[in-house]
Amino acid sequence: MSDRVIAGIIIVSLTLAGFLYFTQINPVFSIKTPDPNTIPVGNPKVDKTLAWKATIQPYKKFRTVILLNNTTEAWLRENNIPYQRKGEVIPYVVAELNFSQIQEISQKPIEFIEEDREVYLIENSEIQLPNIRYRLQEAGYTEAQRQISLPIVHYNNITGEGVVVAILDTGVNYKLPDLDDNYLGGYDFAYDDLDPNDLEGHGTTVAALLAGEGDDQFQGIAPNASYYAVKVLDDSGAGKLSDVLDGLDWAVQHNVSIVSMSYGQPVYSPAEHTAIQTLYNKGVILVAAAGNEGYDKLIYPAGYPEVVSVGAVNRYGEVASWSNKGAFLAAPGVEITILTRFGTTTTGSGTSYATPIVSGVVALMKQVNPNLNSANVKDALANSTDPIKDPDNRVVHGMINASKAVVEAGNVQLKEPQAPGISIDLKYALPIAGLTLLVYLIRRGEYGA
Ligand SMILES: [Ca+2]
Ligand SMILES: [Ca+2]
Ligand SMILES: [Ca+2]
Repeated sequence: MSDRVIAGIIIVSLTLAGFLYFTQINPVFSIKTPDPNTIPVGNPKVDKTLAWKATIQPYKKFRTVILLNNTTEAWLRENNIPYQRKGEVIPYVVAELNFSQIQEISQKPIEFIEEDREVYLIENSEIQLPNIRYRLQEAGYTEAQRQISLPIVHYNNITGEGVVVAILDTGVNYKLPDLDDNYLGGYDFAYDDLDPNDLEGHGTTVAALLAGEGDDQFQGIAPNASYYAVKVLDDSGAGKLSDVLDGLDWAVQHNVSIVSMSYGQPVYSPAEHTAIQTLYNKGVILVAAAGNEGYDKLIYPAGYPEVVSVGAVNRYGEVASWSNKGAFLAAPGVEITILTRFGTTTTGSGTSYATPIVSGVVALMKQVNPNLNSANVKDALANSTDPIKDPDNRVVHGMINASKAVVEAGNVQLKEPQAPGISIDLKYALPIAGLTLLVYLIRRGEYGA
């Protein structure tokens, strides 16, 4: 063999060895151009956004939520993928997975895999009018509460007594005098501790609109309902899908009748929908804000068909232009009187604030008829609304009316507070010798609530 041939063989061998070595330590050569028709993009079991993100960043680990079935957990164990099993009532897992793991798991008989996406409180505007003193709680009621015929319901001792609600939000300042007696406890899933205190303020406002006791500044729709503060949003108002799932799971374990949700995000989540369906089937009434983005569709959870989604109307019964389209019904939510986390009152707007008004009315309905299930409540609400001005068809059923809703729910008759004055009632009509003797009872009326 000539020297030239030997040198040539050595060069070829070195090049091949180098190539093999290089491909081994730099596996980027093994990644093919993603084909949208193959997994995970295009696989109906994989959330589209997650699939694309993982395809673009194949080495990144994504925090995912996987709806659990029997095979999923076994597969995770066999593949030594660390995961957290969560949810007592709604089992799911949270796992950090990269592209190839997502690709592999999406071939298995899983229900669905999605990113542990972010959810947000629904932004509300607070209108500060420092030089105007509000006619707050004129005779005990705010303008919004009068607008939905609340006073007569309270006058009939229907105040939410015995009804338990969960407020999934930024927590609650449960130490405020208006929120301390009805507080049953709660949990903080945002920071994973036992104290769901609210440093943001949104959840406190929501809780007061729903169940404010009225022994200091603010009385809510159901001042004798009891509530749990379930903190699923952090102190900046942001949360995770997994915290929301944990909050729903916690609520159903604590036997609440109503879950009030003034948060959302625009993407359909099969895991969240499964959780909502589980609660719905257990009779829990789910109430959520339509959102304030002016979209032509609802955000989620409002957008799941099991949920009572709530849009906002102003004091003239006109639907707000920013109230997302498709809400089941509406409630006052434009420049309404609210309580802040500092225990002061101000004015605010948003479907976030309309939502606890509806949750509160549902608490009144549950007091008069504890047997109502989720479907019964939706029917009763649909049959008892007041007409609204809604040229853009943003709301399906009109504005909530508390007195009509409890009558529809419980087949009760509400006593009207009597106005002062003279009332004359026919008491007896006695036929005597061809004539009729009429006896009238004359009395003074009484003031009501
Ligand atoms: Ca109190
Ligand atoms: Ca958490
Ligand atoms: Ca905390």
